[in-house]
Amino acid sequence: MAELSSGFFAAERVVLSSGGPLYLQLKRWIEDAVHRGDINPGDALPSERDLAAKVDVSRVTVRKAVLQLVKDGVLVQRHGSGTFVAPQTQRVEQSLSQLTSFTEDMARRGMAVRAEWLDRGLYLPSPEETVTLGLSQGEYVARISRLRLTGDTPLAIERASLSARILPDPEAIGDSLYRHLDKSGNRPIRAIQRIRAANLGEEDAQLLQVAVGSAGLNIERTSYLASGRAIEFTRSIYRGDTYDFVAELRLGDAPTKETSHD
Ligand code: 16G
Repeated sequence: MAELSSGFFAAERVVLSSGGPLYLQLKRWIEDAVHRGDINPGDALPSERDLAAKVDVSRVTVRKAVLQLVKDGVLVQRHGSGTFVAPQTQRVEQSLSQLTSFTEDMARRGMAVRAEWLDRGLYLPSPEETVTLGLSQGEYVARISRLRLTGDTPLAIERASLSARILPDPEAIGDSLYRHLDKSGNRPIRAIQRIRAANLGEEDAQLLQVAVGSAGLNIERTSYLASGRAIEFTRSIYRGDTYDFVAELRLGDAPTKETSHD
């Protein structure tokens, strides 16, 4: 625990902004301190009791504010050692108009990328995989699940399904699925992506090293070969605090006079 007698929390008086519930005022005060750099990633917060006494609020109020900040990713709690300002994560921008692989996205930013394998093997397909990948009777599906990281920071969990005819040996994939597919002339050239917001469940939150219930992005990508055959169906979960998806929008053709109804 941090000593109240030193650093930012040792300041004489704490003035919370007025208005709104006390725990939100306290939350904002801590948030502002992080944004101004008064307290930095890795700094410990005083104990619940010390902070309550300092700010002159109840311990319940402190607990509520801290829990919210943990949920927002501003603070992290470590069992037995206390509450700390969360490490800063670099946000990554990904274009929504280019069909790129994770490895390529990161290489373009000069970021070291790696994967931790969660699973890879051949399975009997689910009805959804059979339909999406257009599998024929008796055809197996290759499933590969990876945690994608840059350095020590997990960015996403990817669970991909491909026809076993395209990917008969999932063990043969090196660092990049798309590079592996490229070698056999099976790299997808088109994809449809569906993105929606999600709150992370226990398993995914643990893998991504964030609090349960944190914001995440759920992305489903179905990609196709030039022949029109669906080759990959991937469900990815990205950490909400590390990824920005960027789309370029252009003005469509202006309506012409001829289309007006008169
Ligand atoms: C991207 C794709 C994923 C694909 C992977 C291949 C999204 C949402 N997903 O992460 O569908 O399987 O790239 O990456 O963009 P790799 O070649 O580095 O294995």
